[in-house]
Amino acid sequence: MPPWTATRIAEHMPRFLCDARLILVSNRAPYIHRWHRSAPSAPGGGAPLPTPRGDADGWGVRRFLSQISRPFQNGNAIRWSRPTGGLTSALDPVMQACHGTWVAWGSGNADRDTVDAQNHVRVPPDNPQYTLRRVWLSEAQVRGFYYGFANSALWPLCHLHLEHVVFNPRHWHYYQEVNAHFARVVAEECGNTPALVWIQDYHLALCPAYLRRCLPALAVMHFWHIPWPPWEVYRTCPWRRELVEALLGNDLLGFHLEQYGHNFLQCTERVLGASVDYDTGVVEYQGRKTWVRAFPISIDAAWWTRLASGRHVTRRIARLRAQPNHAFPLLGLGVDRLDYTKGIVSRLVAIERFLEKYPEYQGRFGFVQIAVPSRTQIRGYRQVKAQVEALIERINKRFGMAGTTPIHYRYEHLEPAELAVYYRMADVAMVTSLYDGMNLVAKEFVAAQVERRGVLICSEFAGAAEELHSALLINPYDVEGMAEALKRTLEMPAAEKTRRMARLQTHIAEHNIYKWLADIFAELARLQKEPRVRPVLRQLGARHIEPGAEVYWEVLESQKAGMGRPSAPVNTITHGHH
Ligand code: GDG
Repeated sequence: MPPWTATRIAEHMPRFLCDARLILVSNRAPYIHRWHRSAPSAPGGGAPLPTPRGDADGWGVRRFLSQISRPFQNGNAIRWSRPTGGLTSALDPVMQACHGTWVAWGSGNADRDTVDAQNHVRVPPDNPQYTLRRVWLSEAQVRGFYYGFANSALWPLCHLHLEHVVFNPRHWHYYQEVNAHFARVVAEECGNTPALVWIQDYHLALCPAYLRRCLPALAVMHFWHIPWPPWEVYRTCPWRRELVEALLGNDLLGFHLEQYGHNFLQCTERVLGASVDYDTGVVEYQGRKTWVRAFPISIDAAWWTRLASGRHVTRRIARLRAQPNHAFPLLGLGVDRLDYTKGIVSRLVAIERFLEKYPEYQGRFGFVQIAVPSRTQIRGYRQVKAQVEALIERINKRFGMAGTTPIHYRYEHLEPAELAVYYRMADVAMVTSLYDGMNLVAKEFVAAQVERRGVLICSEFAGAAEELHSALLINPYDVEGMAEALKRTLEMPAAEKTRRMARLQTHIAEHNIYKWLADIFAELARLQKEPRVRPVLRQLGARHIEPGAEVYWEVLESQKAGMGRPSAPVNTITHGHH
């Protein structure tokens, strides 16, 4: 069978969805509008804006393909942009094909100025195909919900970093409030027409329950982009009951790996006493069933290969190679959001050990570390940044020679084309995550290795390791082992490198992001035929509105009142925070 493509998946969507409307829900939006001073003279044209050095998070990849939406006489203009990469660019064609609704946080400073009275904006702005419903969050909500519970509690908890976990009741309060707010908006969007709601990620864990309680007849599924921790770790969470209970509001719940799903099932059993069938991945609780499945996410491999093969990239490689920092006969590469889960410190320590143990590589091996600024409001992120930078300074002092240093550090957000340059020219890419749901960088590197000269070193603790068998798998806690893997890589015969890379490329060409989507929707279709499934799912939410839904929102309001009011109202414009 030919590989899945955006076009093919788009053609299949109507069959997958029957007559239901797809309502996608995520924290991040697929399109952002921003104010810019001094509009270029030609509306719709103009040079692309410099890439903002914003804060990248979760599955977001921030390339801002900026286009003018509306120029104003005072010289200001609203530009729209698309945070590209993994998920937003994969789901955008799907949404365009099925003309659904995408509900997401409106974080751009001109987002308010571009919506209608229902907070809708039709997107893509230059060729409207579907509706983006923007959700407004106050500064206090962003702090408590996003930086607080989502990224200071759930993120470290799910990545087994208990030393970074902050369980703060106020954060939890905002997390509930924002999730309820999202759920209310989604319920509004569902109206009384058949809909399938698809929630993304750990920011919105409570949404399924909130939706389920007021719209029991709704088909809801969720994809969790990060690991699910084992019970021994999960049990530390004061709200362990509420979180799993809420996620059981889903009909289908997806994780990258079987293991994460298994951990989740075990948690429902331990914390709720739910009845779990580990063989079929079905959990039953309070008379409802949730199907838990593994769908390993991927990338648009063909897109990365095309990008890396382009003339622009070829020319840029030649230019970079002429610079002293890139002129090493052997070049290593690390690309990460600057996050403590990515094991950047361990990687650098291993490189230091390698150069110390094998001095013949000093001056012959260089390493480029691209670190994308991320969640800098959180102390743990500032700490790891300081550690990374101190270590780079130490290594460069120790092993630097005449006019060049072994580590070249770029703390910035790059255009995908520039990433492709590095992916293609690196002799080795190091993915050394201490724990990672999947890791798309590993797959992008493979797709961009046009000459098949490079080798992938991949952490056993990244989800990607389960599929990428021809990579060199390492334990990021074993410095000596990593230093040895680096040596082995650099000395590997060219034929073996090509063989390994070819195998990896064959795998990701087939197992691409569109197959991920197709697998999820095929599973949903299969579930609809299951005799044990709720008839509701079979009809894909033919009727939603239940008497008493309004009462439920009132209960939530009164719960909030007991926790103290947020310092700003729900519907205020926010600036920044990306
Ligand atoms: C979460 C999970 C899971 C990096 N630097 C730049 C840039 N990137 C892009 C890469 C890649 C993405 O960021 C990073 O994706 P990862 O998967 O490696 O990591 P997370 O951000 O932690 O993502 C992860 C993922 O969700 C999907 O489910 O795989 O396990 O933690 O796509 O290309 N992109 C651009 N400039 C950069 O400088 N444009």
